[in-house]
Amino acid sequence: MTALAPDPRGDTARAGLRTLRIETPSWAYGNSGTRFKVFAQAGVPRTVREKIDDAAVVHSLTGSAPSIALHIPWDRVDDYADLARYAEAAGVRLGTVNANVFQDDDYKLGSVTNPDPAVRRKALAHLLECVDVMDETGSRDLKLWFSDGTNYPGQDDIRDRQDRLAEALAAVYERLSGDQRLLLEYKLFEPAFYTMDVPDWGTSFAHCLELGERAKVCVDTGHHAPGTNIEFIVAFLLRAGKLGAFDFNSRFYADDDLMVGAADPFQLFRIMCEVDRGGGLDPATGVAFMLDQCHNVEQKIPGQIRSVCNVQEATAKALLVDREALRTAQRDGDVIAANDVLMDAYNTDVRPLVAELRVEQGLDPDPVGAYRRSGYQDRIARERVGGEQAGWGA
Ligand code: PSV
Ligand code: MN
Ligand code: MN
Repeated sequence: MTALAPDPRGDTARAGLRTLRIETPSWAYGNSGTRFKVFAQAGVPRTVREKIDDAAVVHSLTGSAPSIALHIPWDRVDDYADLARYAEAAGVRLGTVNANVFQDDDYKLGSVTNPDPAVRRKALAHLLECVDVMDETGSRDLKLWFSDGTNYPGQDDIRDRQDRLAEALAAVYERLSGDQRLLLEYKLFEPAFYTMDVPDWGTSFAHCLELGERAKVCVDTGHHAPGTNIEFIVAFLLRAGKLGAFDFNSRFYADDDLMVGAADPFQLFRIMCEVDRGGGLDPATGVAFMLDQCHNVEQKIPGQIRSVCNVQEATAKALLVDREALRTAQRDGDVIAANDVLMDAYNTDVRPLVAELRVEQGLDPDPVGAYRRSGYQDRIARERVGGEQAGWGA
């Protein structure tokens, strides 16, 4: 029998995957759709606890999704500490708290940037309530995404809206304690079509800089103009110590919220290469990897499992990049060789490596297959009658 050749990059990849954690969002388990139609699926959760049960299944099969993000008020309960205990017993943790200041009639002209101070006060009160929730759940991160913006030139004063935003963010930031952080997410357009108040990473970055150390940018991979070089943004933010989190999903056109790595696996690889280059895979850097997806036509739980696997595979490929060879080619100005190094890693079939790692962790090498064979889907379809809509796409 011939001894296996030493495989230092394979070892690096395995080590990196062992510490990779991907958070799944509570809303991915509920029914969702577009503004045209929500297609109800059998077995979707009726309660927050059932969403937690589903997240626990995803974790038990992947070994890499140990927390579930909450969305307030979609996941509002009376006793969050009790919910945290429930999650722990199920095998997961309550993760990021997502605020919602976009589904109330009062917010037609904005939430924290609304010209009416009473509406701004109401929005701020909700954000502060979310920090109260974090105190109870033990969550580290508060994720803020604002639908605020305008549809028409002249509708409101762009600069005043920035002042109002800064004021609200400062009040929330002030309220954080312990290791709590504020993640500010940006989005190019929608629901506002002329100006968004946080349209891009630069705006988010500038506000986070002003706020301080605990404020970081959240990069939602579906929130850019087509053709935007997201890996550049990642490299820049990591260098500046301001990359707080990812909302992973993939898109063909706009904020499609499709399974990450489905539309453009090469882009996901390039992003993970920059994450690795910037040290973002070291949990100490504090970069949170989350999914922000809706499964409108595919089943929810296998959709989440597949997404976790896609992130793992892209990460494995990024970790296979021969950094030394890359540096040499870059230093020598050998453009083709440098590009070859990246493409070699990208073109490696990492599925055996990831499968092997799962077996080592006592998991089934094929998590989607294991889910299909588990009977869980049939059971929830039978037992859960009248499941919930995620909150999206009425
Ligand atoms: C809205 O576009 C959005 O998808 C944001 O990305 C938030 O993270 C998410 O909804 C949940 O509020
Ligand atoms: Mn998002
Ligand atoms: Mn989005």
